[in-house]
Amino acid sequence: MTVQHSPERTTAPTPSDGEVHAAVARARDAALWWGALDFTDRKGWLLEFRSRIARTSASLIDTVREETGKPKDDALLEVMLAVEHLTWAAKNARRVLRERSVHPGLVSINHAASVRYQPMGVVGVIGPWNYPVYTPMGSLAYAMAAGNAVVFKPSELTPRTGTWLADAWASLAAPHQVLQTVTGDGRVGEALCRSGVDKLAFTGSTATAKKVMAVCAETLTPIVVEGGGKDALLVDATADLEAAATFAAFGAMGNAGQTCAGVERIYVVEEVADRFVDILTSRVRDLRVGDADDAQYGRMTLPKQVDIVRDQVEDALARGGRAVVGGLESVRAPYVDPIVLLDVPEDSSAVAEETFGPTVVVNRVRDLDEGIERANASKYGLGASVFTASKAAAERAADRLRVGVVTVNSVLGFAAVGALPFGGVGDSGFGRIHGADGLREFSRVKSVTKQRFAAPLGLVTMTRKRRDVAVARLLLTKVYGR
Ligand code: TXE
Repeated sequence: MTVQHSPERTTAPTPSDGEVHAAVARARDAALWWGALDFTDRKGWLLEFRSRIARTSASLIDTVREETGKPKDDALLEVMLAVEHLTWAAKNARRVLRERSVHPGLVSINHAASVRYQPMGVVGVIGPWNYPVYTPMGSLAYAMAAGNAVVFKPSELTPRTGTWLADAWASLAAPHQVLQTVTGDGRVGEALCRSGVDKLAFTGSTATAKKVMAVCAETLTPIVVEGGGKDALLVDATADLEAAATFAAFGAMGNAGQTCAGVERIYVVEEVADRFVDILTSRVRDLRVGDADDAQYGRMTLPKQVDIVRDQVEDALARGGRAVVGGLESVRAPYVDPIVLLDVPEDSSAVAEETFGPTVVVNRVRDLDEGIERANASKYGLGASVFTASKAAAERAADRLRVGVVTVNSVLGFAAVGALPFGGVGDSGFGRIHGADGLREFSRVKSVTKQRFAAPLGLVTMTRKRRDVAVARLLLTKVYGR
């Protein structure tokens, strides 16, 4: 079967600003019910939601395929990862977010102290098109498990996938609309930012993240941003080169390179570089690209992305880089065949800017430390991979890489691990989705102290005794000054 993929023809309603606000108002009602449930009840609903998605996933997979052009197996994998996260969030919210006591410390020994993580209310989620189920689920699942209602604006390229998710929730017949979708483009996203949501989770480009942040700043609406990356893969001289090249091929070319934490740069130690490039070449040269069922990756989902890829390849070649697989002729919109570029100047756009296509740059380095240094020179800082047989080198790289996620001897290792927080630094964004940090990201932290007995020292009073101040002075100098 050849898929009828045409984002231009994917039509969905574009709600007015008033309609977006009305959705948020409905969400606020839903949040009252949902937030008041205990963790066990919410877990029940979310696991039911999970089962519903899994049982009826065939139509979701078809929708993802139609809207993005990715192969069916990739769509299936994406849905599987999404329900894995939904499951983790549902099952771990109580453990992570239930009230916990903390030691009050010496000065406040007469108090019981505790921390509560309360729902924020309504979370707005603005999603991308490259993984239209998995990526937003990283916010939806964790926000809902933390007791919030969600209004989700999927990318304008994947509105039906977004609507499918809200319909799946609605089919559970929950008494309130805990998950709703509003479709439309950036204007609708902007309306969502202005709608009074209590938190905004954004995934997309850094440039749009800045616009979202500026609008959210008007109302001090907190945001979490996943803004893409320029992830490096480092190959040490001790690495298993077969494994490194095989994973690199997947990390760079999988999903047509349209993966925020995909491999875009490879730094390989000089002495093994030729051998590594030979193996990588053999892994990517004959990949099947297209819309056929057996394609290994599909077309570029965002039409304008083709021009970005072409411009970057052109720049790399003009500045002395060499194409060892493909070249400018590989860009044949709406497809891009695999491109491997060698020895590309570090300040060219192919190395410095996000490509988001099935291309990868391989540059040689003296040693792993130089690889780390070059990896860290990027304005982005989402993820990185390192291939080495040395445990010490792996540890050093994991410590020193300026990124949010590190994978050793594989790629994208974090993706299916619900317990691992995900997010970046620099232009890749801030805040975390997934894991305990992801649950807390969508919670309001409240600190509570309860006085259990009168303080031995009367310091919180307008009528302090000289004796109590003298004891405080003694504490300051003798205990803290030790
Ligand atoms: O992103 P945008 P696009 C990168 C990738 C790609 C580039 C552009 O490099 O080339 O981003 O892709 C909504 N207020 N990534 O154009 O514009 C928009 O409707 C509020 C990285 O798709 O960032 C969509 O839902 N919302 C990436 C979402 O923002 C606005 C995933 C993302 O759109 C808005 C995808 C506005 N003013 C692309 N303008 C990743 N981080 O994984 C747009 N939107």
